[in-house]
Amino acid sequence: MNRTARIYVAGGETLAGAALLELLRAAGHCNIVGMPPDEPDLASARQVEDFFAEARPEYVFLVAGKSGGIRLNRERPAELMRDNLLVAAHVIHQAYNHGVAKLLYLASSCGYPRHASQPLQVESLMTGPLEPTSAAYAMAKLAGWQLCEAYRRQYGVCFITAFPTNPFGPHDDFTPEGAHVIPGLMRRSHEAKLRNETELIVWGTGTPRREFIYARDLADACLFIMRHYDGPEPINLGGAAELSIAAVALAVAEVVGYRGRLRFDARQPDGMPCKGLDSNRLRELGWRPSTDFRTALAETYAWFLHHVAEKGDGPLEDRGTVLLCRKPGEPGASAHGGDGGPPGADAPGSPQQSRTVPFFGPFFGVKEDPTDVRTAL
Ligand code: GFB
Repeated sequence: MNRTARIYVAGGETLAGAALLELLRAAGHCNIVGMPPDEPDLASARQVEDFFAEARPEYVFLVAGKSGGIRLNRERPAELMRDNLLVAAHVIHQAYNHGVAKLLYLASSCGYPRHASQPLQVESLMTGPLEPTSAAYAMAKLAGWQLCEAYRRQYGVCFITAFPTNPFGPHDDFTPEGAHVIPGLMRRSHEAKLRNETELIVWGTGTPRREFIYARDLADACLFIMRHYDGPEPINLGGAAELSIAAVALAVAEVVGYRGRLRFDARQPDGMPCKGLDSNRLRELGWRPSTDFRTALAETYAWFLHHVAEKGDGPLEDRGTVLLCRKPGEPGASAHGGDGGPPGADAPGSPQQSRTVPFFGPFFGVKEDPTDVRTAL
């Protein structure tokens, strides 16, 4: 893929797509086609066909399709599944029709069976039932992978598939409806800080484990495998950090500067218990993530402050007043903070179903397990 090759990032406005565009430009690729706002509507077969006929991309990064956190997956499974099926079907077919030299399809680690053994290996794909909270979206992602595979088998094209771990970073979705855990908690702890709330509700038990990859590293991994991987088997794209949701919440609170208590609401869904990827294949090829988790969180928060908080949508409008946190019981301290969680859930709260973890200082170096966090205090 030389610097003058025509490259199309399908989904240039997504978290991964925006990072890829930035990276490609920085690497000197000067012939990028279909960049936002000129991207076709990928759910429209006609628009995709016209676009490929006109732009004639040689390399395609297919990182498009609606996605969202656990709440969006529970509320809008049909939309997520339909959009991802349409996007994959249209782009993959036109890439074949117009002789694209190579296509990389980005699937998702939620395509792994809920109880697959850890770390998740590509051999486990399609060997068991999916996590119910994201089954519809995951099924569409698996279909995209299988479609690449089918075109590869029938037409001999070089369409490869990667399964990335949970990404986060600039351009992420910070809305209460759509956010994944990091942008969701970042926004809510920011709001809790501004409102001087003494508690922040963290959905679920805090025990599920997730692996995270910073968007810039994900873009770098995508570029790397576009250059160095042609295999028929999918490849996992793992990141720099695997940790419990409790540890994530503590780390986000620290970066945001929220000093209140974290309360875990076990009535909210946990989703998949564990989603760590086996990325040995990628490591063997010579790729490693380069951004440590704390730096990535800090950069993401800086982006959030500039691009989301300063825009003043919704509850962030009170951003001008940065209040000092009060201790529980002090005047102005509220009973609990943040929003309650996904709609349909009970108000956070009974002692049996929720527990609190005081924020007690630097995240890095503390134990990750929330039980350890509690007993350490
Ligand atoms: O990131 P997340 O929404 O999605 O949630 P998944 C990860 C974990 O964080 C769950 C907990 O256990 C949530 O209950 N959590 C705690 C929160 N507080 C929050 C919060 O404020 N917001 C959010 N969103 N979660 C997704 C799939 O699963 O993974 C998608 O639903 C996609 O389909 C994505 O594939 C990569 O990691 O559980």
